[in-house]
This record gives sequence, C-alpha cells and structure tokens, in this order.
Amino acid sequence: MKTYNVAVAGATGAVGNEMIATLEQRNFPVKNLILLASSRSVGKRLTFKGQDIKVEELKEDSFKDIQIGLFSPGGAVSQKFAPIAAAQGCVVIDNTSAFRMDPDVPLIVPEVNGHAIKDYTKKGIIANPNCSTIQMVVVLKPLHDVAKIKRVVVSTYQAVSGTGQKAIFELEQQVLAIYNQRPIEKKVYPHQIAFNCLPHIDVFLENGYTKEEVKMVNETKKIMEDYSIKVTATTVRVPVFYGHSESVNIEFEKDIAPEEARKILEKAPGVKVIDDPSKNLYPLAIDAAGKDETFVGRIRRDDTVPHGLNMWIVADNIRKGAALNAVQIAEVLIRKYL
Ligand code: NAP
Ligand code: 3JN
Repeated sequence: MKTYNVAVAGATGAVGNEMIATLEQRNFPVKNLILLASSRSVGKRLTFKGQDIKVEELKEDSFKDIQIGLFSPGGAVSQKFAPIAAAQGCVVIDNTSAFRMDPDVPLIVPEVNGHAIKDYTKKGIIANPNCSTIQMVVVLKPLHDVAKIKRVVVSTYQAVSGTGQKAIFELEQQVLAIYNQRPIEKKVYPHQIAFNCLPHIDVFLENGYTKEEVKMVNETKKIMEDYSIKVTATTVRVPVFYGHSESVNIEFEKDIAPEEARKILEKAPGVKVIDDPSKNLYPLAIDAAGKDETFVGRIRRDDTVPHGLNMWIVADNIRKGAALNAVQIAEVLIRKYL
C-alpha cells in the first residue's frame, strides 16, 4: 500500500491533537508524521501509534518531501505558510477561514461536494469549512436534493472547545471557582461562560452580525453550490465542552413531510437520526462528543410557512467539525488523486 509523509501544523492545539488521533484511528497510510507548532512548543512530545514524536517549529523549510499538510495553526499563520507548503508540492488541507471563500480553493465536506476536491490543483490548497457549517450541510444537502431549499434560519449552541485549549480550561476554572465561592477569571471570553450563554462568536462586523454568522451564510452557499439559498444565522457560545448543537428552520420549494425527511436522512452518509420524543430521544452534545456522525432529531413541521421543517442538529465540533472532515478529505485525495 502506498504511504505518505504527513505534516500536522498546529499539532499541539485542540484541532491538531484530534487530527493526530483521527489519523491513527482511521489507519491513514502515514509513512512519516511531522508535528509542527509555534516556537513555544519545540521539545514537546506527542504520541502517534505508540511512538513519541517531537514537536518542531513551523518554518518555511518544514515541508520538504511532505505530500499532505493538515493545517490548524490559526488564520494568519495558514495564510502565510499554506502557499509556501503548496509550492513545495504538499497538498494543504486547511482548517482556518483563510482560504475558504477563495474561488480557486475548493471548500469541501466529502459527503456533500467531494467531487470538487479535484480543484485542489489550482492552488494546492483545500479548505475545511467552519464546524457549524459542516454539521448543517451534511443534513441540508440530501433534503435539498429532494425538495430544494429556499431559506434557512439557524441558531447555534457552540461548545467552548471551538475556541481552543485555553477556552476549555477557562470553563473548567470558572466552574471550579464558582463552586468554591472564589471570583472567576475571564481571559478568553469577554463575559463569564460558566452557567451562561454568549450571543457572540468571533468578532462583530458593521452590519451587527458576527464573523462566525457570516461564515455560516457564505460557506453554506459555496458547499451546496447554490447561491439562491437564503441563510441567516445567530451563533451562541454555551457552557458545553464538546459538541455543537443547532436549531435549524428550513423552508423548501416543495412539500416534504417530517416522515419523508427522516427516511431521507436515515440513508444519508454521515448522518444518524435520533428522533423519538415519546422516549425522550433526541441528539445531545454529550452523546455526540467523540463520535463521527452528525445527529439529527426533533424533525417537525413549521406550519407558519408553506413548506417548512424545524430540526435539531448535533455533532462533535472537533471531530466532524474539524479533524475528521479534514482526514476524510485526505482519504478522498489519496484514493483518487495522489
Ligand atoms: P488552539 O488549541 O489554540 O491551538 C492553536 C495551535 O496553533 C497550536 O498548536 C499552536 O501552537 C499553533 N500556533 C499558534 N501560533 C502559531 C505559529 N505562529 N506558528 C505555528 N503554530 C502556531 O486552537 P485550535 O482550537 O486547535 O484551533 C486552531 C485553528 O483551527 C483556529 O484558529 C481556527 O482557524 C481553526 N479551527 C477550525 C475549526 C473549524 O471549524 N473547522 C474549529 C476550530 C478551530 P502552540 O501550542 O505552540 O502555541
Ligand atoms: O468557535 C467555534 O466554535 C469554531 C471556531 C472556529 C474558528 C476559531 C478561530 C478562528 C475559526 C474558523 O474555523 O472559522 C477561525 C478562523 O480561522 O477564522
């Protein structure tokens, strides 16, 4: 079997760590694994298949003889280093927003638009979408194919792991401080996140929306390859460690009954329907954590519009929302092109 030299850039982060675990769990054909992070992490060691690997500093010469780069070192770092890696023949799968809306960079969720991976040749870069977009489009696409979506209204309930390792620590510390009646510290978020909800993810833009909300709108259209779909989003940070949840309202062109939607989604790749309210069964973040599937439930009619459905979509934001989706892209890449 052909094997590949793989680099993980941002290896010490929440996403990078999960990428290493996902490569191992899915038995990706790795010849050598190179782990890259900032100069702060040089000398740290991480484990891959029982082997201790030293973390190296991400530099311009880090990509000699590397065929695949899985990137999550932050937007500015990807912006600089992805083209440098690509110029050396490394296909970069980038988890940041740096290249997502670049018309010469495919933005891929394999279950939805895997065919577009072929366009990686344009820049040597493939973009991984935002986590909240990924879990929504794996559910929207099979429904769109049957009843054509006109408009989507989404509200998210996003876990702190989406902000990285420091935010996971901040939630833990605030819960402990409150339990021990000590004052809380706020370093990552502008407000207390423990026992609270913050309608604020990424920075605010002039139009009153946050950048996270705008990413969901623009990325959904690009991945679904349909710019006629109207999307509006409200993104909210909640005190959950892993697993983003979404309330999604969909207006279709044609009628689609909840039972039909359930049947379609039961057959959809990467989707699992959990929808039996009589037994209190619906998707939960704590159950989705560590799982590969995107879970959907609470599928019901929205009678306020001619052809509307409401549903609840949950996935592990660090797995399907980031690391797993990136490794799935790499799997298609090696199966078809490398
Ligand atoms: P994190 O836990 O804070 O980790 C950041 C990683 O980037 C660490 O490995 C860090 O290395 C590395 N890094 C920072 N500055 C660097 C530099 N100058 N050179 C090389 N490496 C550098 O954050 P995370 O949650 O893993 O997220 C990282 C990025 O992934 C985010 O900024 C975002 O763009 C993307 N992301 C995407 C999704 C998605 O929706 N698909 C979800 C979450 C994150 P050190 O440990 O050495 O500092
Ligand atoms: O907040 C979340 O739940 C997901 C965060 C993603 C994120 C965090 C910092 C920078 C991104 C992203 O993937 O869109 C970025 C970015 O690259 O813009």
